[in-house]
Amino acid sequence: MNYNLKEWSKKPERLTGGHRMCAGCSAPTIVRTVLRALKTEDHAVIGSATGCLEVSTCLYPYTAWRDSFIHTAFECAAATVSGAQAAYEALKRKNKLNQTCDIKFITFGGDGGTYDIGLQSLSGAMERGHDMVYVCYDNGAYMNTGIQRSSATPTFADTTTSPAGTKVGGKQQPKKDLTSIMVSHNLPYVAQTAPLGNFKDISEKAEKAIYTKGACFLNVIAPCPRGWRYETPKLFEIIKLAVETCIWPLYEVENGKYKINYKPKQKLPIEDFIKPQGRFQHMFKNGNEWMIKQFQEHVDKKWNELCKLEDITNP
Ligand SMILES: Cc1ncc(C[n+]2csc(CCOP(=O)(O)OP(=O)(O)O)c2C)c(N)n1
Repeated sequence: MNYNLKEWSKKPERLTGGHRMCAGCSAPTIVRTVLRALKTEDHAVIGSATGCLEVSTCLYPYTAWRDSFIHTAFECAAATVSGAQAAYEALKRKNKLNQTCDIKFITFGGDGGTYDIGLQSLSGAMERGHDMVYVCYDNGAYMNTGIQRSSATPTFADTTTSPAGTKVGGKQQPKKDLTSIMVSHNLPYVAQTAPLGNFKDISEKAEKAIYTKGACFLNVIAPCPRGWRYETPKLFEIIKLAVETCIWPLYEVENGKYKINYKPKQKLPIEDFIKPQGRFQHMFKNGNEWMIKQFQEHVDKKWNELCKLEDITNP
């Protein structure tokens, strides 16, 4: 279906309002936009690892999910949904289903549950090629338990377990490149995207991921006002700056072919992205200029590598 914002916005909401996610959190927008890519007549079986999204949208006996929803442990979100998908296929083969609609299998996980704790089950489900989509909403820390660093936390970010003090300036290691790890699983479709301001990008990628046969992966930047310490109304701006500085490039990899979906005409300096966020404020202190320089060099290196990958895979 061709993307048309007006038409898509008329589709029924599959994540209802009234849940308890924070104001200014991007995760519910991500979920609603991804689920809007489902054909209205299709049903989804959705699994979610423990995290802000799960604890705030499914408090027994309440649920904000209109499709089937499985809360599963951190370690096995992908395994749980891949198991449900395998059972569905088996029942279909045995003609034991009187289904009137197609069922799609989707997992949501935060970066803690995806980059770190659930990585083995994610890798297994992707490698086995289950017909499912894994969506990581990457807010760059274990937000639900009080902003602990994860392997997705950017370098120098101040978190409760990588505090910016007088001796150590926030997280010391670079962010893990999970999207690349997923690409190396030889999946039919892997994409990196962003909500808000990029509805077309995320909507088309969600549709492709849901309706491409096999295991697909979406990595979505998910700003968190509590953990990133920006003013709530700045959500839109923060996402835009992540894309314009190439800290979070929008790209997709279809059967090994890279496509960068947006190339800024003039790449903005990383200061524009980090300045409005409390977690990076120590980087602007006298004597810490090297942190900004190192961060910029890392972003430039990754961006150049990505551009090369696009060239190499599209001869
Ligand atoms: C195995 C295990 N370890 C720790 C916890 C405690 N815990 C619950 S939510 C959470 C944070 C989740 O972080 P993330 O996956 O990044 O999602 P977010 O909360 O940021 O949305 C933690 C550590 C748990 N439930 N299970």
